[in-house]
Amino acid sequence: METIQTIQTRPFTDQKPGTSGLRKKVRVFQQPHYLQNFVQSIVDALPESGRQRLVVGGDGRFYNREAIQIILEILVANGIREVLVGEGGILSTPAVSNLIRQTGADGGIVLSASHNPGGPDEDFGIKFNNASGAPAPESVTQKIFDSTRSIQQYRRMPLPPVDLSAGRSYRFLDTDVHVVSSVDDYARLMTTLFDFDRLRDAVSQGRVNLQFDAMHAVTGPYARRIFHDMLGLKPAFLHNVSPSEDFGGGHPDPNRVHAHDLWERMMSAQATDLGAASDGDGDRNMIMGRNTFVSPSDSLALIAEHSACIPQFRSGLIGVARSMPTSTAIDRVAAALGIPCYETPTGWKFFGNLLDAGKVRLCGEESFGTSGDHVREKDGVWAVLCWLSILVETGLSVQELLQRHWARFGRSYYCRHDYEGLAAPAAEAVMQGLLADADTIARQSFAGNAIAKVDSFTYADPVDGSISANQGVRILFENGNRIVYRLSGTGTDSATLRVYLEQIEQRMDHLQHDALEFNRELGRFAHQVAQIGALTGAQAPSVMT
Ligand code: VG1
Ligand code: CO
Repeated sequence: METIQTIQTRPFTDQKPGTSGLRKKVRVFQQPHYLQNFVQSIVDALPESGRQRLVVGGDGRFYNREAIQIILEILVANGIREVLVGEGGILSTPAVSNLIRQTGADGGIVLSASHNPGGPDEDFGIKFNNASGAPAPESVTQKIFDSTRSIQQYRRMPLPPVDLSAGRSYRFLDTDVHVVSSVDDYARLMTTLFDFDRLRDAVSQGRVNLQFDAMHAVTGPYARRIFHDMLGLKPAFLHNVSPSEDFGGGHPDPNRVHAHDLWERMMSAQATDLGAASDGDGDRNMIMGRNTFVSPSDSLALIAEHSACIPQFRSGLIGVARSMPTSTAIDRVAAALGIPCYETPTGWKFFGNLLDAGKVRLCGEESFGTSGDHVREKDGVWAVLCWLSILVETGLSVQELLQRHWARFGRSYYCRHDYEGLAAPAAEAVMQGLLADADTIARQSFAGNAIAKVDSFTYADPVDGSISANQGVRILFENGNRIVYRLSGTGTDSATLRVYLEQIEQRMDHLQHDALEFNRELGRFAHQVAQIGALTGAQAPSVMT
């Protein structure tokens, strides 16, 4: 009989969780003790009373299985009473959040690097979600990080390779391990939020036509169950629904660059009424209509505007929230609805308190993330069901919905310029320089529009009062237009500078431009005032979405 081993280790200095957990190259995670140290640190951050039940699952990328075996060995050795693991180690991020909530678990461990590519030379990630199913707040991630800096040993119970077929159960020492369906509970949850009878009528009869691209990532099985089995969508409209460890060699990021095939189809004669894609771990979504792209910020605003079409929200939206760089389109809808709109830093963890306190029921980020109060993560498949409901209930096309929205609320022409592959000190210098030059910049104007102020965004959580400073530099124009600069917190090697551009247009006859084109000049202005070229050597953004 094997016994629990106490393994001597030394701290790694680079285990600080970023925007969404710890993300590193697979090879970094494969170093002896690297993953083990982090998992032991998660356990050490749990109070004694918080060790009853944990959920574990990931997006199925390369190293998912090995990581789950390692995690189980550590959880068993630490006496966690019950562990629920997704079948084959697979759970989408919103499905983990749901399982934590449905089973009253103390938290969960999510294995994913989201939209980053997978494979032996690519990315892996791990994060901890709390008992409400939300990504751990900064107070907890800080505790985990502190522990990784002092850890001297971890506990492990050597286990035979654990077969993760659905329905299997094991007892290892004091721990029960149950392998649960990846899809069942999530699919059941969806039936409580949407009117599946009405959706099935429309979809199976082809009245509203949908196509979905799972990008070879985790949502494949969810899409098959929900869109095909439950709503009657023909298999031909489901693309790339077989998950693979390296996402078919692609970049599972649902945007116009990486979901290029879907984009092309939706801009051609093969277009359907609705086109959608989701990312590696199933929390992001891209929404398109015939010849139409819906920017994530507009998608959020339109879901709020048409929330009466969504049974989940029929009792009232109460409040909404967006991350700071996300466009202000939803602010105008919230004002019309007479409900508050909260502005949080980037990263879903900041929505958790607002949702738990019942202050908001709908949240979103410009980075293709949207969700409601049914889980504490963004939720890609859910967002598609929202749009499907809106199309079915209104009988309008995506394009008509957008045009009516813009006509009523004005249009936020919105896009993001990313400068990838920068040296970290150079990227830092851009941010420092902006703050140092804030007064000079504030005296400039763009296209005749004066700048009201240049500041660094600080968030005071309205629920627990915690303060998060340095969440991005904002150039705020007097007419409401904005430029926002921040550094990515999800990369695994070099630094990425993100520049967010928003220009609000009210004139009806000016609403038909391409958002990238419309913001090109503002992007040049943003590049120049921040001295990006001089400080980083980058002459232009590497990605524009
Ligand atoms: C990016 C996005 C952010 C999102 C985060 C996690 O972070 O900008 O809005 O919450 O990814 O999304 P950053 O720090 O690189 O800008 V995902 O789908 O990784 O869970
Ligand atoms: Co994701």
